[in-house]
Order: sequence, then structure tokens, then C-alpha cells
Amino acid sequence: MRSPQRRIRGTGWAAGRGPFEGERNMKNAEVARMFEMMADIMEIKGENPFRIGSYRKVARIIADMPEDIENVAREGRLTSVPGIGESSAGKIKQYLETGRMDAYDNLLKGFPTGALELLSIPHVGPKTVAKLMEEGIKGLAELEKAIQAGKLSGMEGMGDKTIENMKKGVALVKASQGRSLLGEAFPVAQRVVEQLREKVKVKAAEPAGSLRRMRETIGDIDILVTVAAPRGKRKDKDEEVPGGRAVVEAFTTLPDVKEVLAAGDTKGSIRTGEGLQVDLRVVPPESFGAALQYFTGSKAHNIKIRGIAQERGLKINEYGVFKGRKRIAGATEEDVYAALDMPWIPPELREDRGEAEAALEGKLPDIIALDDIRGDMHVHTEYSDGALSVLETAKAAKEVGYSYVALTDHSKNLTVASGLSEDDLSRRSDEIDEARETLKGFAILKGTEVDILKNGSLDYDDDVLAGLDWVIASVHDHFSMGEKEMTDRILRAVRSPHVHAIGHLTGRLLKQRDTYQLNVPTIVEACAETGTMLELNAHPDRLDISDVVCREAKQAGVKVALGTDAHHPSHYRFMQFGVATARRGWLEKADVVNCKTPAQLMKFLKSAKH
Ligand code: DGT
Ligand code: CA
Ligand code: CA
Ligand code: ZN
Repeated sequence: MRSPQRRIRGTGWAAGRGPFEGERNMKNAEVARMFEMMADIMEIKGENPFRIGSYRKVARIIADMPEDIENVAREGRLTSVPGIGESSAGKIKQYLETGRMDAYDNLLKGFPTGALELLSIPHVGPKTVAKLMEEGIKGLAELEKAIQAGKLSGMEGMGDKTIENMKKGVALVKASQGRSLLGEAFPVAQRVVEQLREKVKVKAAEPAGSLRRMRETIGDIDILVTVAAPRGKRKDKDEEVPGGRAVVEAFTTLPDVKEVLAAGDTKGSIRTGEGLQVDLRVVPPESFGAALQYFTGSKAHNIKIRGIAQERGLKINEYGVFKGRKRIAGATEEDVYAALDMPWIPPELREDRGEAEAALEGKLPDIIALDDIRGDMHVHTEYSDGALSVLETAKAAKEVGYSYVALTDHSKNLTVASGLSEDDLSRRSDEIDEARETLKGFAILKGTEVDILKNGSLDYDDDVLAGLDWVIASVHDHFSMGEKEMTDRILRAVRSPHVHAIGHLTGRLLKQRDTYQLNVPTIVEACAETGTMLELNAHPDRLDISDVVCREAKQAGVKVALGTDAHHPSHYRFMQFGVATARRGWLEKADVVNCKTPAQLMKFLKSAKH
């Protein structure tokens, strides 16, 4: 039988390998979060404000540091980073070397978990948590009850708007509780699968579940393995082949394992240092495709597929497709779908959003792949808050294999991100001209991410914008406007003849901040009328616009531009999450401007607006 492994087609998962190898272990965000958390807990406890401030500062420094903190620590350079002193360096080192930080563990010891829940609500800071705790509100469920009973209204500093925001925040936390960002879970799955393949001889090891479907958040990671003799030992060409038990053992003793939740003959479950649960199942080769199909889901897709099988008098489960008692498919996913008269359906489409019907009619979209992307349309340089120079930034994009990059530094309104003055812009323009000379055959677009000001006007005058190749307009402040006001604000930018695309349209930060109040269909419609594009911001915190809005854009004829919002070339790898979201939104090459050649792109941008 042919190896099932070779039959796994170009999913987002497969696209995860390649040029970004080696960039996946950045611990910066993790360490920064720990310092932020320590500061929050100290603040709730009412400890020394100076100490709290210094922890916050360290968190910020680490989060913004373009370099991998593990490298900095390994080379003994922690204390030479401005703002990191001996004591912080010690904590960081201890954590990176041992996976524990005493200071963190001690602070968390005995601290009520309910307070941590409250802290995870957007807009709820340590001061509010302290106040709520004083009032006897010690967790999410209690807060929800208190809001419902109108108990907060009497409390100091609790206006209607604050309470309304809190209510939304509680809903957001409840919805995302226990879920991780795709950007966090993906590298963990990649690591676990690789380590497993190295440790034990398997015929195939592949992720399934929401991770294979590349959902924006992941509940747990599911991994499917097949070996030649899953239920026992068998001699295979005189060689002892591992059984399911051996695979589970190898799995539960991987370096990433922090806790073993279950270990049996064909199933294992562990928790990693990141707190992610990973479920592993070992299945026989003749069922591998059926099991992969089943455990990839989604549940809604599976239910639809089962119905289609029943209509044909067939039965489908994780062991195969059966006609009576005879297995007619199961070894590969292609076989499974073919048994139902369907072509193979890319995992990203399996959400019961019409993909099964489309497959039956032979009308599945020809969705884009990472290889189709010829450039990154949203990148920052050191002129604003990026890490590297124009030339370095462009060179790194060329090394990824791109034909172009759009440099989209912030505009002057965004002082926290060193937005560019008109003078800065013209200095940058000269520098781009020089870089163009150096990097012949590679296109650098002179771009901007211009702020949409409170009233919908733009942060640069029209003549400045007219001199640029690529204009993204984004909202970066005054987030809490009403729906009508915010929609009008963005519509005004859409109607500017100089705005090519709206950046991160809804402003959501996954698990942290909900979307602005906004009428998305109205904006999509206006984009279609004016030839304005929508950005798909590929940063794993954002993935904005979402898969669902991508689909709306496509249906309205609005083109989508993918950008990673890179502040350092190591962020270029986020493109795979943007591509995955585009795939989930059914986008084809014609829908995505990044699939154009440089010449096609420049021509298109000149005539896009109408
Ligand atoms: P997650 O982990 O919440 O991000 O989402 P999934 O989709 O990975 O869900 P999970 O881990 O609970 O289960 C993995 C897959 O197994 C799921 O996508 C479809 C399949 N599955 C699980 N439970 C059921 C079920 O009750 N019925 C059907 N038809 N499929 C199921
Ligand atoms: Ca899962
Ligand atoms: Ca699972
Ligand atoms: Zn932005």
C-alpha cells in the first residue's frame, strides 16, 4: 500500500514548513506576558508602584525586542539591554533554562484564580479587579451575575458604558476561554509532530482538528498517527515495528510534555508548557484517511458528509466508508471523499458553509496557496516602529522569495509608533530609491498606513498621498464610537480617491479586544462601489478581516490585500496564517492582489479606484 503520508495535500499545515524554519521558538511574547501578569498581580495586591512600573517596562521591552530573547540570554547580553537589570535578567534566565520562574510561581501561589479570570476581561485592569474583589465579586460567573442583577451600577466609577463594556468583555472571555491563538498553537503542533517523527518510526503523523482547518483559535491540538501494527508487535521484514503503545509512550515522554493527562494503547493526551492540550490517536493504516477525515472535522462538516453517505446507502465513520459490512474506502482522505463522488476538500473549507454541495457539483473554489503570494503588502521599517532599515527590510522580503514588498510606515498621528512626518516620508522616499538601485529585479512600494482620524479625514494631505504607490488607511484610536459614527468615519476613508485599502477593518485583537461597533456590509458595499480593497492583516493576533468577511468581500467583488504588519522580518512568516484565513474565506487568486506580478500590481493600483 502506498504511504498515506505522501497523500496529504497542500494544506496550510504543509505550507508551514519552508522559508520560516528556525523562527518558531521565539519566547519573547511568553516571557513578556509573565512580567505583565506579575505586575498586574502586584497591583491587585496593592504593592509598590515603582516595582510594578519596572515589571511593566521589562514586559514592554521584551515584547518589542526584535531579537529572540533566548539568543540574547544565551549570549549573556540580557543586562546590556537598556531597562533590564540584574534581577529581571536572573528571572528571565531561570525561566528560559528551567521552564520555571520562582518569582512568578510565588506570586501566583494562593492567588485566587477568579481574580485572574477577571483580569483577562478586556478593559478590566488590576484596579477594577481589586475593587470587584472588595465587593465580593471573585470570578467571571459572579461578575456575570452581578451585572445581570444590576449590582454594579451603585459602585464607584461604574458608568453605564463601563458596565456595558464589561458585559461584552465577559462574553468575549467566555467564548475564548481555554482557546489558544492559531499563531501560538501552530508552532507547538509543528514541534510535537517533528519530535514524534524523530523519536518513533511511524508511517504518518499529521495534525487534525481545528489546527488542520487553520481556525483562528484552537481548543486543543489533535494528532493522528499510523504505524504498521497499531495493536501489537509484529515482525515487518524482520524489523520490529512499533505498536500503538510504543507511540503513545514516545509521545508522553517528549521534551514538550509538562503533564500527562492520559496514556493508553492507542490514545494519549498531554499538556505542554504553553498550557496547550494535545490529543494523540494511533490508527491502523487502512483507516488512516477515514480517521483523518473524521478528526479533522468540523463536526458540522462531518454531519453533512454522513448525511450524504446515508443518501447513497453508505456508512461513514472514523474506520472507513462501508457498503454493508464491506469497507470501500479508508486508507486516504481522497478515497473517502471519492467514495461519496466528491473531490478531496481542503480542510480549511470544512465548516459546512456550502463546501459539500460545491464538491458534489464540481464547483469547489480553487483557493490560493502560500506559493501564490508574491509579496507582503503591510510592513513597517525603522522609520516608524519597525526594527530594520528600508534596505534590510526589503532584502529580507526578497530572501523569503517575494518579488515585492510594500513599506507602510505609520503616519504622524500615531506618535506612540513614531508615525512619519511629511519630511520623514520624503527622506524615506530617497532611501527607497537607493534601495531600489541595490535590489534590482525586486519592487519596493512606497506606502503608508495612514491613520483615519476621528472625523474620517486622513492624517496626510491628498497631495502627499497622491505621491505614494500604496495607501492603507487604518483606525488606531477612538475605538469606542457608536456604530453609525464609526461606520461613517471609515466610509469617508473608503471614498477618498487616494486610499487603496482599509487596514485591519474591524480592529479586533483575538482574545483581547472585540471588533469596533461597525456595519461591515455597508463598508464592503462602498468598497465595491469605489474600487477600494480590504486588507487581510495576517498577524495572528488580528486575522482581520476574518474568513467570513473575506467571503463577503469576494461575493461583493472586493479585492483583498494580504499583509503581515511585520515590524521585523521574522514576522513575514505570519503570511501563512493570512493565507489560511483567505483559504477559509474561499479566496482564489483573482481575489487576492498579492497574487499579481509586480507589473500587474503597479498597473492595477493606478486604475483601481473609481
Ligand atoms: P477545537 O479543538 O475546539 O478547536 O475544535 P476541533 O474541531 O479540533 O474539535 P475537537 O478537538 O473537539 O474534535 C476534533 C474533531 O473530531 C472535530 O473537528 C470533529 C470530530 N468530532 C469530535 N466530536 C464529534 C462528534 O460528536 N461528532 C462528529 N461527527 N465529529 C466529532
Ligand atoms: Ca481540537
Ligand atoms: Ca481534541
Ligand atoms: Zn495598524
